[in-house]
Amino acid sequence: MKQETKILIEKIKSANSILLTAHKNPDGDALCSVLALYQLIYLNYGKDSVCVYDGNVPESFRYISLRGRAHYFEQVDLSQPFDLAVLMDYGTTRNIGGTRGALDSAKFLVEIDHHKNDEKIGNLCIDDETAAATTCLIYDLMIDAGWEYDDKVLNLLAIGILTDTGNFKYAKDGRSLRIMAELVDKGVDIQRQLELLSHKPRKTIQTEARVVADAEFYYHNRLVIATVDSAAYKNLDGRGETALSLLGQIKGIEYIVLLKQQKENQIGVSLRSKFLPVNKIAEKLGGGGHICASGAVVNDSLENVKQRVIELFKGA
Ligand SMILES: [Mn+2]
Repeated sequence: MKQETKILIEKIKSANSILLTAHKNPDGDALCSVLALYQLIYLNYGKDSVCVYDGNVPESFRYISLRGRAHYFEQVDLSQPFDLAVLMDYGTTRNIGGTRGALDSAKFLVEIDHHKNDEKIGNLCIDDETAAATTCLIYDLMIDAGWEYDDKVLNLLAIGILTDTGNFKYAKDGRSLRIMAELVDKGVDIQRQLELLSHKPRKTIQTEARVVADAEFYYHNRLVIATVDSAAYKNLDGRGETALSLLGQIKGIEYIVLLKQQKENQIGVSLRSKFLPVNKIAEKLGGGGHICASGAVVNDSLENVKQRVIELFKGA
């Protein structure tokens, strides 16, 4: 057993209170990592951890196993320091949000992450940049520790991989597929798990369809920019994945940009590409992420951010 696994087990065993969380506005990997670890700790040590998030959990995650265990952080008493806190899939401290205080006051902080991160905050870091999803790391941990698991754990681990790899589109090596092969052999039904995620509100899909219809094309139609104004933003559920996916299916498109007016002068920028890297452009906007899928939040007007994005893609 790896040394870090041994330390984590010791900390779980001795803890009277455990906090589990991930990045703000959790995506499938963040939420499922938290819930899978919750269930593994419960099954193997009989302990109930507290699972919290900041921001919003998409409606389409409503039917994910154990979804009800994850609470908005302000609805939970976090005033007493936890013996153990585990922060998963966070990438950078900017993504933590309102749970930061509880993490800082915890007696021992473990981080489990697959993002590139130069400012790690864990007392113990179970990090691996080469993993396709944080649930891959939870899977490795589960096997290394010899933990018992159930169907809920397996399904949660599978959803984390499916959502973070875009159903394997972004899998850069065979590891996530090998883990999925193990999960399927143990009983995971991929089709059923994908269907479980198809519960977006009607207004979301209709808003995303309008956003696609109004998108603008630049640089010989290699770049497409779609915008969501603040009124339409309220209808989104998640990051606008449907719009990003539809635009990416257009012949000749190389780069897909979705600008979301979260507040008057706060624009969420989602960047996707088919082959060429976009993470450098995200970094120039103060964000970051993966090579073909990254993003940023820019405090400026929608029009100014759009002009900046067009400028940054010049010559790309
Ligand atoms: Mn992730």
